[in-house]
Amino acid sequence: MTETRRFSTALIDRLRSAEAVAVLTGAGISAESGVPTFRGQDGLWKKYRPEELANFDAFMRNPTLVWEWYNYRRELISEVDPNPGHYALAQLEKMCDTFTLITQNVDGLHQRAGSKRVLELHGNITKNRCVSCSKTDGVSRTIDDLPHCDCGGLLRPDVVWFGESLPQKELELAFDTASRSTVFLNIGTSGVVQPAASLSLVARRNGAYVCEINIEETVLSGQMDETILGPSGEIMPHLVELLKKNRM
Ligand code: BV8
Ligand code: ZN
Repeated sequence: MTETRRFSTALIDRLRSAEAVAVLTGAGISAESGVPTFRGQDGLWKKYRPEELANFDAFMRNPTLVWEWYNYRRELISEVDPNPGHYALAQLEKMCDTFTLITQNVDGLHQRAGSKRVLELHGNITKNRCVSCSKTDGVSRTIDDLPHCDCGGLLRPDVVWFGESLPQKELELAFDTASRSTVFLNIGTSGVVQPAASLSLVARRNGAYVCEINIEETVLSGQMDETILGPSGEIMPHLVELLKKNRM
């Protein structure tokens, strides 16, 4: 039985007739796959502070510590699978004329669940980049227990750290998509990291219906049209089921 009580008619109507749906996801959408979030109870940053790990200076000061953290996360991500929330978004993409999935996550689970149009704002944890020549597909060899590029440069994870600019193309496309969207879903993000956190506000300013799906209220909740409280792995499949009944 598909629960309808959770979703407003406004959301269902807007999604049914939506010309352009945009979604922003954060670590919360991968939580039910077993990937720890950053700032939650079991958060990755409970043990370390982000400043110690997710920034370039910290990396150059202690590349071994930062690589330990990323290798731990890579290992963990290689052992998990997408969850029903990821799969529901891949289905929603097929049901919408225009659909863009913007993610802050670096775990690649959306693509593994079948999502096609994915904008990775913060990079991808499975890729390396050379700090000297910026090559991302360089042959890696180990020097002093650390991965190095064939140019001799140190390799780093190809993700966006604090104080680093986001990939220009993806960022511009994300803001353009948000401003043109008629429905914007903010799923599993605490809404504290910029500039990603501004996307839903840009969408709303341009007339989109903005709905947040999270297990708790966030700093953005007061600026949403609707907040649905619950795990995305449960909410999203229900929403897609309901749309299928109402739409196709
Ligand atoms: C930049 C590395 C230009 C990748 C990360 C403007 C205003 C204020 C500050 C700034 C600003 N512009 C720039 C800044 C500084 C900084 C920033 O935003 N700081 C914040 C903390 C104040 N931003 C930057 O530095 C960005 N760069 O703007 O460049 C520039 C350059 C120089 C100087 C100035 C500007 C770069 C940002 C990217 C940083 N990289 N990580 C990696 O290793 O993963 S950030 C990290 O946070 C991750 O990327 C993550 O994606 C991101 C956001 O976190 P969330 O995904 O939201 O995760 P979180 O744990 O916080 O929340 C999880 C949520 O899920 C919770 O709400 C929870 O309730 C919910 N949840 C849990 N379970 C479930 C669930 N929801 C649903 N279902 C569930 N089951
Ligand atoms: Zn190199």
